[in-house]
Amino acid sequence: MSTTASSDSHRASVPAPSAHDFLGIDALLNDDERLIRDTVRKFVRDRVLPNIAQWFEDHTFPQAMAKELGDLGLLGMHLQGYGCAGTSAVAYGLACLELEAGDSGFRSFVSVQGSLAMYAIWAHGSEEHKQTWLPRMAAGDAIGCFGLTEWDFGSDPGGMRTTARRDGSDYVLNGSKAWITNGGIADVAIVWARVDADNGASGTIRGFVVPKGTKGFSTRNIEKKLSLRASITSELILEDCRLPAEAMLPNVSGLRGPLSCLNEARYGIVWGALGAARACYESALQYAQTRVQFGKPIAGFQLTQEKLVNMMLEINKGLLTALHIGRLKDQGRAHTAHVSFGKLNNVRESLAICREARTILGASGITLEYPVIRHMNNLESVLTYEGTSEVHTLILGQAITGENAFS
Ligand code: TGC
Ligand code: FAD
Repeated sequence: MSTTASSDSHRASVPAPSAHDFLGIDALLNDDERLIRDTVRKFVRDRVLPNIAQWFEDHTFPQAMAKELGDLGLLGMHLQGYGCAGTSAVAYGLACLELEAGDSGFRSFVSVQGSLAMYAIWAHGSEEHKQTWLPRMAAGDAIGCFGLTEWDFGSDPGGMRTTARRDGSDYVLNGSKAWITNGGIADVAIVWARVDADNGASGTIRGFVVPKGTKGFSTRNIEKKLSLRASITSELILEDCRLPAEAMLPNVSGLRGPLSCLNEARYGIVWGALGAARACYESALQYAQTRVQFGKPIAGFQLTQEKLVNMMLEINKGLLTALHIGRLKDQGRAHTAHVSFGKLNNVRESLAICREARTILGASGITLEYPVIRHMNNLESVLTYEGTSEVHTLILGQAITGENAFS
């Protein structure tokens, strides 16, 4: 048989790739993973997409939906025990992707709840912390936040000024935390503070479980955001906030405590950002196939096709990266630098995809009638939080050169 005949018959027997899953990545998932993905996709279609533009415009997160997210098993879903679903890392990633295809605010809510606040308690808390908070947080009956960043210490949290001074059997916290997702709606805050030098634990960073309503603890929402508007972002204020010594997370000290939680949330973003990118690609593809200029759909122009093809390439490459890192994580073989690889690449490429999609929609692309500019603006935050692209570049730079270029 000639080479030509062979490749022709091959072509005839292989289905044409789909514009929506070009590499057939769906086939690399197992039934449980597909079920979780499809369940979250339906939730987003039915409960998020009909209202998200309004929530974004109103600068609000629909707090009552925490319970629905809990009922779906999405809060702390990759943790074991204490009412958590105990899914694989890949299943968690797929849920993040589908949520962020709705809006980054929903993925952020789930990331902060499960990967930051719940994970901090799950990995570093006492048995009493776990029993008190995790089942309620998994159910969506209690909302958590995670206070690491301060106004003057973002990329460099090791410089934090919030202190915890030992006073008899208590700790007294003073300072403030900035840009804290869920802060204003949280029932419990995980606050990282430097334990005062008088206590023998000179200057060590420790985590504290601070329930809402504790005297000396207040919050103030950050207004006028043009990104992540369907998410609450707040300042946490600690003024002589007195806590019993048992409020301290007993099982970790130093910056590695909060950074260990960031690994979990960053992993969710590796997948999540692609959800925003997918939504923009699909919106742009559909628009290009129906928008007629110069007598034909703009999808028929070479320049538009190049944009759509580049989007499709990066989404598929990003998904393979996310899936590979997820499989490594499920095997206990994912290094923190692998997560930085995924966070840097997938957020950077997803933001580029959203911006390119916006150009395809022309003027229509600047309104909330389409999801594109909302996703694009959201990803500006995603590029910055959980380690900026520069921070992840330097983490990877150090991993491959052995040289620390942070300071
Ligand atoms: P460095 O000296 O490198 O490390 C200090 C200690 O931490 C350990 N470590 C880690 N441990 C676990 N996971 C990681 N990824 C870790 N990276 C470092 C390290 O081994 C060391 O441990 P030990 O026991 O030897 O003391 O620390 P550094 O001060 O030089 O800083 C390193 C740097 C810049 C990478 C780190 O500070 C960093 O990642 N900065 C970025 C800050 C950041 O990502 N903030 C995010 C705040 S939370 C957030 O944004 C939530 S948004 C949520 C949403 O809405 O979705
Ligand atoms: P900076 O650290 O001041 O950085 C400014 C610029 O300088 C960036 O481009 C940065 O990459 C660059 N830069 C800094 N250092 C270096 C260096 N060594 N080399 C090269 N370039 C450098 N934090 C929390 O603790 N909890 C939360 O829930 C939370 N939620 C957030 C929600 C939103 C919507 C946003 C926007 C932020 C949130 N953050 C949260 C804070 C977030 O983690 C920080 O914004 C982020 O870590 C960056 O800090 P910064 O904004 O102070 O920027």
